[in-house]
Amino acid sequence: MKILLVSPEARVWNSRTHIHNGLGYLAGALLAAGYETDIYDGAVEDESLDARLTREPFDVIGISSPTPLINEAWQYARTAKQHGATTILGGPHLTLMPDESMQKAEVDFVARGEAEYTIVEFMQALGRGDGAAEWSKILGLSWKDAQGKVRHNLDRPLSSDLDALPFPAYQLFKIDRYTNLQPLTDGLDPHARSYTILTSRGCPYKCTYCSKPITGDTWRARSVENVIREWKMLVHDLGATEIGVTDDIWNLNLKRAKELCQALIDNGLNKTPWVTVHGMKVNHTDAELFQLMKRAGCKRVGFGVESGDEQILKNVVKKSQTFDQVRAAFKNAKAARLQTMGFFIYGMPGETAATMDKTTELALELDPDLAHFMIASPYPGTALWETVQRNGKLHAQGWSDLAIQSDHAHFDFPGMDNKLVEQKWHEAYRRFYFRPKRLWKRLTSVDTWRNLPERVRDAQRFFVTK
Ligand code: B12
Ligand code: SF4
Repeated sequence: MKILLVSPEARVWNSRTHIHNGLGYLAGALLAAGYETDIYDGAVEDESLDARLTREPFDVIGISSPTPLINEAWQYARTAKQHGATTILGGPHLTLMPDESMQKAEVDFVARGEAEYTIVEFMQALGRGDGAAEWSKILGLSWKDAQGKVRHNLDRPLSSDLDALPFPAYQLFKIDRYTNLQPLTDGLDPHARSYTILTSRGCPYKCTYCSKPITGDTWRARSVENVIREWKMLVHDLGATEIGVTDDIWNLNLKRAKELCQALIDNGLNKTPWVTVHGMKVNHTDAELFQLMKRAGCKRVGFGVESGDEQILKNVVKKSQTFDQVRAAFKNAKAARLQTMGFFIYGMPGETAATMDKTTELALELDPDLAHFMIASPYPGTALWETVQRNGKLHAQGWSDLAIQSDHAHFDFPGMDNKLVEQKWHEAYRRFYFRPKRLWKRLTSVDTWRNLPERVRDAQRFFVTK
């Protein structure tokens, strides 16, 4: 039996930069179990899914979806059904709202949560063809009985032994079609061979905007040896030119973080640059860690700073970190000659012009190489979503409006309207990037001139208030 794992094209501006590691993990598990498997990433393919399925039939089409892409996922499922395939959907949105998709004729099954074991058991059951008796045994599976009633089996516990999982099937990604991971800081490199790696899953913190439907609240780390084996494969066998660590919080255990860096140095893996894609938590760092990271080949670190207002940071974002810790992390990272990125959020409930100004002031003070300003986006399952449902007014017309990298504020809150948030967001970009030293850096960068149309579009998007 053949299965095609599909990721819909993201209509976001940097969607070609990252492989979908979750699909890589599923493919790794399926290949290890003996199933013929391929990956179709809508962001990089040069033929439509319809054309692909006409050219090559598959028994099962497995589609992944975060919340903003669920409409595209359903569209792909309809295409798959037209080709007579069984459809199974999984990923963050399906885990949060399985019923919504199960009501649809084009969706046969939903897998909730981490699914390396679910997908293999599912393929085995499908192969045996025993129907309900088989489906009811698979943890984390949602299915339809003979009367069409939707059944949700019990949740599958989080994988506790990550070392036991087969490595992602990286070889199935058309890696030449992805760009480098962070074109905004490095300039666009279409010839990069950029891979991502997960050294741990989960995070015990409870930031109110953060959606963790898949990896959950329990931090589970892979052993350093296991991570190094995969890292070697990326560098030596697959020719990685850079690696992105995409853990929720890779440095939760400071001792392990240092051991990992030391092992990269000891194994000579420190010549391939790596970055912490989704940032690290400032309160699990010290000066020694950053020095070791630099020696281990890390070129850039990102930190979730979120807000420059103490009350918003503590009581609304609930980030469990202090400004002193933020300042120390930036200082130590810069001292280790690492490039820095800061992530900042605008428009959390209760924000005012003054609180958002404080955020911009803090960004200017910290002065990271890249400041990434984002507008708060309420995802289902988060505390932010609950607060907005209770006291705010959501503007999003549908799931696709809830992209984090959109230019629109998604909700009003008493005393805070969305136009003010959008204005402050644009202002933050202007104040941060329209400074003489920043402009000079841009104007003297080869990337600016090589990719001029794209950079003009970025400028219009970030700096111009509509
Ligand atoms: C790396 C990353 C990215 C990368 C790579 C994207 C990717 N799809 O891998 C980039 C930067 C491109 C990115 C972009 C976006 N991301 Co992102 N990203 C992550 C991050 C940090 C890690 C992803 C990961 O590797 N997870 C671990 C693997 C094992 O889990 P997984 O990918 O979900 O896959 C498992 C299960 O979900 C399931 N599964 C997944 N797909 C399928 C399909 C089938 C058929 C089956 C059976 C099972 C199944 O099995 C997999 C193996 O266990 C997560 C946070 C997190 N911890 O998950 C956020 C996260 C997934 N991203 C999120 C969001 C919102 C986005 C964007 C929409 C942001 C935007 N632009 O607005 C885009 C969407 C792009 C896209 N096509 O997915 C949210 C999703 C929330 C939600 N409710 O949907 C998360 C959870 C972050 C957060 N805390 O808010 N992201
Ligand atoms: S934002 Fe980061 S630190 Fe906060 S809960 Fe999410 S993963 Fe954890």
